[in-house]
Amino acid sequence: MKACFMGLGYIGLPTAIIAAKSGINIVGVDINKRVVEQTNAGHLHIVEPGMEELLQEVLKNGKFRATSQPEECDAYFIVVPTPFKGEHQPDISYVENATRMVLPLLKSGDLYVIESTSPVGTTEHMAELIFQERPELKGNIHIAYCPERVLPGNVIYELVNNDRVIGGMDEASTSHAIEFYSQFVTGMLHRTNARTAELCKLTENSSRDVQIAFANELSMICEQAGINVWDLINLANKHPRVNILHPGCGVGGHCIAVDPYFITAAYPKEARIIAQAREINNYKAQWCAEKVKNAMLGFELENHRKPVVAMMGLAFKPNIDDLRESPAKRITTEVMQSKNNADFLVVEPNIKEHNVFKLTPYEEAYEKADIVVFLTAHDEFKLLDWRDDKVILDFCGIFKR
Ligand code: SAJ
Repeated sequence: MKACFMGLGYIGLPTAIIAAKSGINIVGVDINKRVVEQTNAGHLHIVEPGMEELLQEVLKNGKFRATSQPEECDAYFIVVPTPFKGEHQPDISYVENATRMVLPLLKSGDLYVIESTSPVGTTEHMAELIFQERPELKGNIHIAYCPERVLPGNVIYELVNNDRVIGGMDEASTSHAIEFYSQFVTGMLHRTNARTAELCKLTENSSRDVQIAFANELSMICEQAGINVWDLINLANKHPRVNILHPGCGVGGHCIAVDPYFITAAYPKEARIIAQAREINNYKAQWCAEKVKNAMLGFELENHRKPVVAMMGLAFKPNIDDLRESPAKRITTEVMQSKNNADFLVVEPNIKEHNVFKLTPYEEAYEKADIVVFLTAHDEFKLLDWRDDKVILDFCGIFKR
């Protein structure tokens, strides 16, 4: 069995490596020459604990190699990005381009699987494209959709242990795809059709977005009502059927803040809660920025001098170095660009330097600041003691006060 992974990014590369480790011969393809070279040299171009050692192992035993052109295999996996075009419209052109690249290589009996997060109908659309160009393959190849569910930072464990949903264009395609994944996945492999599998991926991330929006909405209600939102949620969660998530300064990353738009773009009339949740989570970041600006103004009026403001955390979630789509970064930028008079200390303990922000160690910033704004709940911050002599805006529950 020889398989080709189109796309060596955050998901494609780890999946290709884990598949190779299970004994499958893998060719990893990326249009970025630097990624190909770096990968073949045994260096990981993404951050993922433990993965570089596995890469070196599968390169050494000859089970894996990277290249910029696909070659004839028995199975093809499309694991490329699906970004936006215009106002939140999904762009499936990378999926289409990768499919066109493998099209001439397909032969009877082959398996073709899309893993990229995709709008409903993408797999059918790609099947049409394949059969338009290669009508003789109709009924002779297996086509399926199988989304990933891994949490960056815990990929080695989750790729193997998580359950997966596999949706074929027909029963035989589903069975073929299940056979492939069962070589390295020990979690359950659940059968469905391609459209359901596509919507399932979008549903998982939209569900989390809606739940976080609920927590964020509560935090704004509590602010008005003079109630501690952390106490409230803790108490409400004592109910056996209630499980409210944590409020924060908004939702970031490349998945939860993005995937719901794949549903709202296609079903604008029906997807009302999903659209509203996106709005609430985006609004929460703006709301936090306004709170900081008001605190700065208040400080200046009271103390007749400009405040020192510490912005604590830039990453999109705790204990990572990933700033993609980060509300903390957005808030910091907005506050620093506002007309208010202040000196800023920007803190992100998980990165050494940044090309825009000059970074300050967290303890030094906490000590020097008049106003401290907690944006990301990094573990280090939880070691700090509450200080009555500072204005503390705790948007992510460091002190839960
Ligand atoms: N967040 C909150 N409150 C919470 C939980 C999260 O504000 O209670 C915020 C985080 O701070 C962050 C954002 O939500 O800004 C997203 O973080 P996350 O940890 O919830 O999720 P991601 O984006 O790292 O990974 C998600 C996961 N999906 C689900 O949990 C349903 C992961 O399993 C997916 O594989 C991944 O998206 C993906 O690739 O789609």
